[in-house]
Amino acid sequence: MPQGKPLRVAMIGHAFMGRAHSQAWRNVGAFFDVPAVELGVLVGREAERSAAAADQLGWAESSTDWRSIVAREDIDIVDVCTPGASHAEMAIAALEAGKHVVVEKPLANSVEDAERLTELSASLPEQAAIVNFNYRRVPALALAKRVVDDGRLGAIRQIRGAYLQDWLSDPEAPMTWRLRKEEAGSGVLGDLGSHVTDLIRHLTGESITTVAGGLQTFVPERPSGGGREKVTVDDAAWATLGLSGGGVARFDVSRVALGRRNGLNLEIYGERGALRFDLERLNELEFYDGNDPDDLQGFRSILVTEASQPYAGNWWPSGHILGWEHTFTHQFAEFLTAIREGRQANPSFADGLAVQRVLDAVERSAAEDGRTLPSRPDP
Ligand code: 4PW
Repeated sequence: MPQGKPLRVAMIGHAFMGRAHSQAWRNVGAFFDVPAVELGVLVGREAERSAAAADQLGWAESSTDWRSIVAREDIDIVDVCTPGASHAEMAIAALEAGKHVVVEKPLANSVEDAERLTELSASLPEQAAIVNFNYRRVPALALAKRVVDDGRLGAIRQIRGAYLQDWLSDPEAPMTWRLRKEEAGSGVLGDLGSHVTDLIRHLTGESITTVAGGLQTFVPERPSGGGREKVTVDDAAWATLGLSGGGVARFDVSRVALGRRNGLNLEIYGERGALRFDLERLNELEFYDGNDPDDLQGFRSILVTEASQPYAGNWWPSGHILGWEHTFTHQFAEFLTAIREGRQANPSFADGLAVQRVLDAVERSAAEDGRTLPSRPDP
């Protein structure tokens, strides 16, 4: 399918997200009609580990020097898969070197950095820039977007979103960069709250006009290098968001919700219909049509594997389900299509900035209302 000289990719970071991105870069040209890509250079902090990861994940070379790689003329795309603290510096260097840029979410660790990135990207319209809110690319959620856009729900009244994980539930789970504010920016708020916020904006096509929220840290210290280290971010976060269309959205996110390994649930209620989605059954979308006759009303479960539905036709015959990893391939298909069409990619850095502003407002709301609750009992 792909034609022309391949676009060479350099990816910075090779942990969880780097592995997910690598498989998408490898597969995208085999399943989507997009410009060809080559997995050029994998950049990591340690030479030996980076070389081993490059071998395993299919990259031609490895390096520990992201600055020199980003400046290289034979690199067309820079994919930033590092902790949030380095997103702005790396993405700015890549954009200034003339590259198309992918950045993992959240776009940055502060509104100021997200603004700098968005302004720079807007001034370089021929360079595609995307922030990786990959859940937009779950086929069932892309179908949900189509249902909302077609007006099948009418005006949106309420949205309930929950993104719950439990990998930090054990107080003895070790310290990681995701628990250090200076590296991650925030805790579950930025990690998972950013996804739900993006989905609320994306699915409704509305902006978020008011924010009230709270944060909670349940485990204040964790094992680290033989001792214990202070956790400087939230374990759980919540918010109520006013929507520009007059509706209201609510989200709860957590990394200590025991039993929920990676549970993303969304419910959207409109004046004429409703939708429900559960990531643990990601090939299904539930739709309630208020126009159905009384005796047949109820949620119907739609299996999203038909060629007439988003993305499914690019993969397997009807009924053959897809997984979480496909969302990254779909995202890169959109990104590469934007490059071919010389337009901005979606979700853009402006979308990343809009989400960052909501995350920031949740933190301020939590601080102002005293809802950053101390993890000790009442006196
Ligand atoms: O999609 C989620 C991410 O955005 C993943 O399940 C893990 O949690 C990794 O980072 C976040």
